[in-house]
Amino acid sequence: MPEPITEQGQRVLTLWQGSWVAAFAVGILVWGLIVWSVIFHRKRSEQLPPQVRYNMPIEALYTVLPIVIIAVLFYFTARDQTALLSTEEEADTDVEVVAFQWSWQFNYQDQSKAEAEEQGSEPQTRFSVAGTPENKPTLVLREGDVVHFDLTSPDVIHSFWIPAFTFKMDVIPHQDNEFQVKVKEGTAGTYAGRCAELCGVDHSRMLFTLKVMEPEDYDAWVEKQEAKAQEEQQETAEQLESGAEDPGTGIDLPGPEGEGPEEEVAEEDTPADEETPADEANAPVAAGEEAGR
Ligand SMILES: [Cu+2]
Repeated sequence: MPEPITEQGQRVLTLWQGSWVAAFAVGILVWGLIVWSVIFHRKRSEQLPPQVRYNMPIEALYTVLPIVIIAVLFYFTARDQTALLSTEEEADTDVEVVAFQWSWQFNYQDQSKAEAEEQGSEPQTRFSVAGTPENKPTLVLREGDVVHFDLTSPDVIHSFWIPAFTFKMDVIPHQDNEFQVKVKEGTAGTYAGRCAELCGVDHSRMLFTLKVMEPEDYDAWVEKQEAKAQEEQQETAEQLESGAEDPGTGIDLPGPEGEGPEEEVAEEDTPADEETPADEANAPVAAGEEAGR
């Protein structure tokens, strides 16, 4: 198991380990009883052993025991699930995660969606980090922070997964999913992130990096991002003033990227009977490319 870098992740790991301990305890008891009866209750003679109909204490035991086991597992699972999905604690950082075919965008917001809704407003984006399959984005967080995530998708279902959180949550179109974590102290470093829901041909390229920074480094990084966002906004405003077309502020939702060249294959206007060997040679390559994607 990865070393969990959040307090919530630690809870998941403990629940998982506890479940295995319980499973092994039950397993050892059952295997023990099997081995015991195999060794000490072998067939001794041709005489039929005494035939009994039922044994009340045993019947009661093996009805009650599984119910107890399930009740205990249920209690701990429900308790931890409630804690993991709680968003009560005041968050230091609010990040809107946009999962799209096939990358991620992280919008650092001034408040979470739920908070904004309470006040009847909309969260404002302070700055964004956007990725492409070629250029995977980096989500940057600060040690010790409580981070709130709002998950949204403009296309299909994805799943936001950082293995070091030992936690993932589906990103579903038209459904506001949210969760939050407290990043543990002393976890500064680089971690992997990925999509955990088969979402299309380039699903496997939906990778991102998580960088946990120490407070000073993080604050410097945020300052730089905010300055950059402001600069871009100013440029846009100037361009608008001078009558140029709006090039977009960079915080629009990225749509699926068109993949032009492939669609142009087989649009040559040569008559069929004049087809050259070169054309035939080209076709299987294009088909192969298609299949390989
Ligand atoms: Cu995905």
